[in-house]
Amino acid sequence: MEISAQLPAEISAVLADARDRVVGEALATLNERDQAGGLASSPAERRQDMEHLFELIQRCVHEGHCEPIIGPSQQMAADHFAAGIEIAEVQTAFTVLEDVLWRHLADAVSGDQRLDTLRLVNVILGAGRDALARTYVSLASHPGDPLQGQLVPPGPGPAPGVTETGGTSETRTGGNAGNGGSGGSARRAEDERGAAGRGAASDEHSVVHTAIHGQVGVITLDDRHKRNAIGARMANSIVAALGSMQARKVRTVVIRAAAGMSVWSAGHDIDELPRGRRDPLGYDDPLEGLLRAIRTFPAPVVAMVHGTVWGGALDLVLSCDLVTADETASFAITPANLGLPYNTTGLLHFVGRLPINLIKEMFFTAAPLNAREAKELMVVNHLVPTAELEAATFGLAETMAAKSPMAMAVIKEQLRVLTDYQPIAAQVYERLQGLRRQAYDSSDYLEGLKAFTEKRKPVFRGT
Ligand code: KGJ
Repeated sequence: MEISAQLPAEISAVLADARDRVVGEALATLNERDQAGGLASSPAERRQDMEHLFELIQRCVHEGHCEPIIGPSQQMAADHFAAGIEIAEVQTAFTVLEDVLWRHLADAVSGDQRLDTLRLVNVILGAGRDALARTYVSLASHPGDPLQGQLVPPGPGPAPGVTETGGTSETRTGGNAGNGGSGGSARRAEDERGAAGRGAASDEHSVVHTAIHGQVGVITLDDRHKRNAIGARMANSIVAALGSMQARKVRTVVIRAAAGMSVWSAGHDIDELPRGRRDPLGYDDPLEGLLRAIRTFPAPVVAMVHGTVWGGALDLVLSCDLVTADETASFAITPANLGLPYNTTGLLHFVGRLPINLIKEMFFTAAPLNAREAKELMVVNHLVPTAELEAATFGLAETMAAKSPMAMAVIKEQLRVLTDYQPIAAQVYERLQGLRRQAYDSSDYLEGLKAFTEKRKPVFRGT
């Protein structure tokens, strides 16, 4: 989320100046609450959290967007969850800091700037709180998940909603992914292969499985019935798995589809897209949160692609740091089939990676790039035969896992900031949003969604 106010540099200075007093006052308030009701965290942990939170706010102000607070808030949620600390206690730290900051900033900033400044604090802490709550909720509650209720682990463990399959052989060498083709019969075949292919440790309800081999984490998407379409459950499970892997200091993550699937992912779960009058790909959409979690994950994330990639799943693949694929891979971006106005942040992910005329062709025709084309255009780093895909991917992952994690984390973050950097005037952005609004409020968008549900071609009228 870009911070829209034109912020005077002096706010950074005011923050730097107020740091010790604000942190001190906020800690005093928390310590009072500790004496009144008892907090689970120690004073030293509270100080560390508060100082960290304050630094994140400073970074957000300095960089002009909320990204710096999102990943660490997710991490905070994962760490506190693992330590058995209630979310209310973590949220209290945000609220107390906000109160104290407001008072200091209201005193230090005058006139017109005061409102913008206070809004700014709201936006930054709101984004952090949102990331915190989403991660925590996703960790703590997955309706119908048999793991529910067993998950206040003594240390970082697998995220809930996620099955950790643990066995190295199962995940890494468990047979080559088959070439399933497409169409209705392919679906039946996939369902059968899926049922047969589930390991004993798998959880019938999980759409994501994880395993950690040495320092390499594997996240396997396994919602065969829906072709790994990414709805809230899938997206939050992956975010939670990333949070858990980060807490366990995993050095490289591989994201793959379950063996035997011919669709890597069918993209955004179309059933969960809003039916008009609401941005279908707003900042708080679970898929958008997932893309941010991958892009800010402080270690390399590799997409290992066997099968077809559709719509928002291509955005996911492009958000990974490296891509390996076999000949079955193809990549299509399909919002024009739905009448869906793609979001500007998402388009930016494409602009950084592909020639503009190709982006236009892909968006305007929704036609897939095949594996060879994707390799030529460097969407795919390594294109290998199916039989070699796992070995090539894990070889690459292990090479990276042996390199300096600190150097890689900072280089990844530098590259993210450099490639995301797009100064855009507030009124230009609002104009684009206005145009997008016309499209998602249109009857064409509803027609696109309806046609998908009714399994027919849409009839677009341009209204
Ligand atoms: N969302 C929700 N449900 C889906 C999705 C999806 N994206 N894709 C497939 N499904 C559901 C179908 O409705 C079927 O449900 C089931 O998965 C199997 O699909 O009718 P049901 O059984 O209840 P199907 O079509 O029978 O499987 P296949 O014949 O194997 O075909 C696989 C395909 C991936 C080719 C096909 O399902 C398909 O074209 N799906 C939509 C792909 C797509 O255009 N995705 C982009 C979504 N849009 C975006 O991500 C975004 C962000 N966008 O801007 O557009």
